[in-house]
Amino acid sequence: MSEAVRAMWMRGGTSKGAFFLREELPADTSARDAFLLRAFGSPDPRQIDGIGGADPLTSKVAIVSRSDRPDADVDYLFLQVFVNQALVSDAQNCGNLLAGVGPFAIERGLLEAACGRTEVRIFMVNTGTFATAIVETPDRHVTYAGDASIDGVPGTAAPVPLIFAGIAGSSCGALLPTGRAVDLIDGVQVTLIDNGMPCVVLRAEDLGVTGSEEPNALDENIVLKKRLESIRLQAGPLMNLGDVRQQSVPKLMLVCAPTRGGAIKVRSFIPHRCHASIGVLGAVTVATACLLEDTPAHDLAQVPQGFSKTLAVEHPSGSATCVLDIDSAGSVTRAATLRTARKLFDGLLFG
Ligand code: NQM
Repeated sequence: MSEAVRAMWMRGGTSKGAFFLREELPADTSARDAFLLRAFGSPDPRQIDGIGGADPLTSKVAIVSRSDRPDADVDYLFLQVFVNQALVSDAQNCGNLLAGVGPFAIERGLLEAACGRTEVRIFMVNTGTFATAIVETPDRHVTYAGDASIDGVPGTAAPVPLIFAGIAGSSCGALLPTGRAVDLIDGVQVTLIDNGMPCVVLRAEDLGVTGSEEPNALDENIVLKKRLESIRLQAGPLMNLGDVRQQSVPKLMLVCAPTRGGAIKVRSFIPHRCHASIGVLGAVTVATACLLEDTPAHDLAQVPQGFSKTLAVEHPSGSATCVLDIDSAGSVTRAATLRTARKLFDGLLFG
């Protein structure tokens, strides 16, 4: 008889994943990961024997628990269940699935909902950083229905604003782990940067593409993917991430000039497939790179004046808007973005 664990299947932003209470999963990490691999159907490109959607964006896990910390309501651990490898990784965070954490925590009774809106303070275990999510709770119950729309998701839903502070160097120890805004790898100018997500930001043009291609076309470009992987493997140690062959970070962000009134246009590799839109913390990190003078992103970007900057990051299915607050030294002190989430299924998951 296979093991069954209570799970909620949710869309968070432009991703989908299984949400668990920490105490309901095996405490032992290898038993937990073995259960998740069976439940998701990995490794298998189709994940046919599991619930994974055969795409890194739909093969995700959020593990949530009440926080012991005075400055957080809940702890959120993100796990990426690899599609083609028997690998479950906690080496990255996920700002899209994060949008489901507040609603899930309220639904499972980890905190009480306020009347109207509930602020949920979330400790993001992967990176030791914090986010605040605002959840719509009319009558002290979560609602998923509303008027907010985000590019990459059809229709509308209740808004879930996400606010981040202190996320610079979340995985790499510093916003610019090499201490430089521009490095050269394989003869290509790159910005190695982490404002919530470790990213290598580089000009699409320098890799022989325009940056406006459809994700499928880029995924089929074997020469491009080889060059990107070579750059990524060299960037890993430079970014204090060590050997990244078995990791889903750093992400690669191919940038070009915006064409739809945004601040920058991006095609992101996460890291071996081109994202259908863009990750939340990936977008915040690219937007931050746009503010750094003399970098590949800055030279192409349209950056507004002022201490609170709204930057729309154009991606293959629309754009993701980030609001970055900067101090007088030009450092980003706070980042905010809008996501939505939806409960899709609640029940027992068999591993
Ligand atoms: O960057 C994809 C996603 C993500 C991660 C990825 C994310 C983020 O779209 O915060 O949300 O980069 O692997 O869910």
